[in-house]
Amino acid sequence: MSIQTAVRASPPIETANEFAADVIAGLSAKPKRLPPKYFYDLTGSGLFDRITQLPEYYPTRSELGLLHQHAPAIASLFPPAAALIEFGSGSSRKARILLRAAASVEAYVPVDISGDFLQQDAVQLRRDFPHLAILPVVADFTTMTEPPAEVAAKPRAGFFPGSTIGNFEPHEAAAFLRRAGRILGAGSVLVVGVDLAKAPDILYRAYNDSEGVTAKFNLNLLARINRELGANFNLAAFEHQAFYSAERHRIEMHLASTKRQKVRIGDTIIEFRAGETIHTENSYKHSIDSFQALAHGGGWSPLAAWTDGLFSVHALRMTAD
Ligand code: SAH
Ligand code: AVI
Repeated sequence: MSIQTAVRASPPIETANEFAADVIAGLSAKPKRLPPKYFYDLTGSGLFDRITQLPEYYPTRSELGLLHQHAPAIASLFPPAAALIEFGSGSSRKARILLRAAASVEAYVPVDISGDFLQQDAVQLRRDFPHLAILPVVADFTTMTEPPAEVAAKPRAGFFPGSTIGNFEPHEAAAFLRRAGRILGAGSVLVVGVDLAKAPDILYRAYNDSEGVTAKFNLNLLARINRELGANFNLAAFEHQAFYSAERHRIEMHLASTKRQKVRIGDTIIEFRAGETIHTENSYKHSIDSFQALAHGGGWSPLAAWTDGLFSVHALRMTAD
């Protein structure tokens, strides 16, 4: 296997044991919860891609528009001969816009926990950008510590689109930004996509689409636990719930048990009351100012912010290490 086709994990991502331990711990907690990073197996990543095409899910459309409009300005912030590192790359659709505008970028490093999906994406990226080194890394970006060795000597720029930063608690977001700073290096630039607080009905519809794709994405978490951990969740006895908490500035997603029931995961039995929920995701919504304050706390200074009123794209410069 050549270096170009290798998919590395640094450090190794979850084993089945860690997945099982996280699931049992989360479902034994009060209230019950599951980490959102487990949404993204091959099926979950495919469902997320379908979400991005839904009429109600405005964030992707908004961010693509902002990136198309401002790609030259964003690309001008990248150092010459840089490696662009994307955290949580998914289908790399947005990076493609920046890579087309940034002629001097020499390497693209998509980092994602969804290994099979990342492999497929890397094959297509190599076809579409034959002049670039495509260096996929299968990793959990909350524990990743270094860039891949191939780009360690290059100047690096970072990309964190999609408002994936909103899936962290604010203190976790600041910790992630510090970590990204260490991976990208002193003086580097990081481009972050951040969803904005807005009318609750727009937010509600974005997470309660009429086709039910977001519900499938949420329920896939239980299907994945059944597939990989041999559990016996009856998916028909759980329902998708998503609502906006204006007080907490976040969408909360839950899976609600429609009845009193017991579920077996290996040797562990988990009991549910009727109506009891598993909290599966938060999606924090910011203002330009609140995000810039958060970025400051994570060691970054704002360079520029672009918005269409619904979504925002921020360019940050690292100020601390
Ligand atoms: N950047 C893309 C995808 C966003 S979806 C876009 O803007 O459309 C969030 C992505 O982050 C998914 O591809 C998911 O697999 C990945 N992801 C979520 N948690 C992760 C983690 N802890 N470590 C690495 N990747 C993660
Ligand atoms: C990846 N993340 C930013 C998405 C979001 O909007 O919080 C995940 C998602 N959950 C439901 N729909 C989309």
